[in-house]
Amino acid sequence: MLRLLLLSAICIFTAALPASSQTVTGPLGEEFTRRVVIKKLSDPWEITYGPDNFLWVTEAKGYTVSRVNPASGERTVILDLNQERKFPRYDQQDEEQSGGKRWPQGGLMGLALHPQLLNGKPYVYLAYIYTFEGADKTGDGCRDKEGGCYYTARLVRYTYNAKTQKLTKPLILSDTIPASNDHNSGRLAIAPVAGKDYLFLTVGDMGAGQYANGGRPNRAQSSSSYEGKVLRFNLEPIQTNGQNTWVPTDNPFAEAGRPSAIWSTGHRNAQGLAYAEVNGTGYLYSSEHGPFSDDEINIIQKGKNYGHPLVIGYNDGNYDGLAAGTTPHAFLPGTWQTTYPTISTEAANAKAMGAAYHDPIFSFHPHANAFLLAAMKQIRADSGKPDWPSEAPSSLAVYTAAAIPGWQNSLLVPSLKNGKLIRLQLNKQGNGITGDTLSYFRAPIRYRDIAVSPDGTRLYLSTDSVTVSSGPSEEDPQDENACSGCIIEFTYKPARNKAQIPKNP
Ligand SMILES: [Ca+2]
Ligand SMILES: [Ca+2]
Ligand SMILES: [Ca+2]
Repeated sequence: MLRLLLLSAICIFTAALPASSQTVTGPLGEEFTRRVVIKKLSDPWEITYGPDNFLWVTEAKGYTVSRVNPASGERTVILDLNQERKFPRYDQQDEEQSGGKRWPQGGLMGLALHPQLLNGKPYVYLAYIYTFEGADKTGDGCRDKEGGCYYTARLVRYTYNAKTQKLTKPLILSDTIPASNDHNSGRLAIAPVAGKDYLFLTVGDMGAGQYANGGRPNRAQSSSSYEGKVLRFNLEPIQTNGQNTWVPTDNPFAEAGRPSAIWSTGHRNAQGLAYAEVNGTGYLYSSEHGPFSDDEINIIQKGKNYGHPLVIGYNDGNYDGLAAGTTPHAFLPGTWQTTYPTISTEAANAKAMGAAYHDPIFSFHPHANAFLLAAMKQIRADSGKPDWPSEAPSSLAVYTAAAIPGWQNSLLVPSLKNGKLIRLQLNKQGNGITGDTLSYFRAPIRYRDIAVSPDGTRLYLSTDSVTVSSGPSEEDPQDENACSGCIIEFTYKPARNKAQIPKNP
């Protein structure tokens, strides 16, 4: 009886799907069919289109990994990490229960599949937060005087058992990755270096210098901290003196007897990371949240310094005399009352970094100094809540297929703030942006991640479950285009060229 009920429930669910499909049109007249694949996931954070033609999904708050059939929406949980998380669901507790403790930014975040997942290397890599320093303390569990909320993240490799549909045999690559209630990044990608594949993880600057972390030292420029970095690991351990070594010995900041996973420095909160070859050259592209301006697109390279918090966006001087953050707390250091250093001039800072300094290939909204000064003064004086045009890029994919005319070699960037997918056309070399910033699929939604089918005809976008951050794109559940905790499919509809329709003889 129960089985019958379940079966009929599934039938009703799948039968209901086609009714919700609709046509949406892009800025160049491209037509897509929009269809909701699955709803009410617990903050789907990473969606990856697997070689098995399933979507592999992490849920940031639900702490599960699933395989979702994109055609039917059927979901199979292959791993539950709730037992590994050593702090409760603060987001589900009221103030009295939690003492004001905060859910960390993200939670269960990145997932990457080994390129030979179905050919003898059934490995799945995951990044998730597992401890909170303040879990057993009263109050909010954060350090006094805005000293920060200290969490710790873990990078693990599981083995996928296709028979039982479970992830098994966890091996820890690192379990000392710093984390925070803010700016954890957490995106994983696999990319080759000199013909060999490696695992890359973005780690944010912890929000050190703003809000509850206003007095936490910012370590994005320190080569002895993993905060504000892109890290590189081996896909398989190397045995050294009977111990597993996951950190490549030729990483740029490794010293004798002191391995370092750091690949690049000077990052704020890089939530987008994807590799692709463009006209024969491979690039590791990244998107990154800026402070009051300057969301960045970068090409990540070995040993390079991406400037934060000393150069913001382009080395163009718009932050001269300013800082990457400010607080209303007079007890915190400097003109801007923050551990973020005051930027004398961006040019001098970039010069001091020398050849390692790398400008973004694109920066969204590089506001002028006067605009930034006014916003920062308002925050410092605690006199209202200024807003500034920005995108809040949550991820990044590279579109290399030929399926959609005019799209080949574009960067696709989901936006949290404005509920849209941004398309940026790469130049022929793949190392710059050409043409306009194009917006697709606008909705009162926080788009979290993107996956593209290998043939390029289908795009999948995941959406946050709740609006947690400030911004004008608060989800309105009354809006027909709102969708919480969803994966939405956009299928390209090839243009019907009338000239090609054969005439009757
Ligand atoms: Ca993805
Ligand atoms: Ca930068
Ligand atoms: Ca700048």
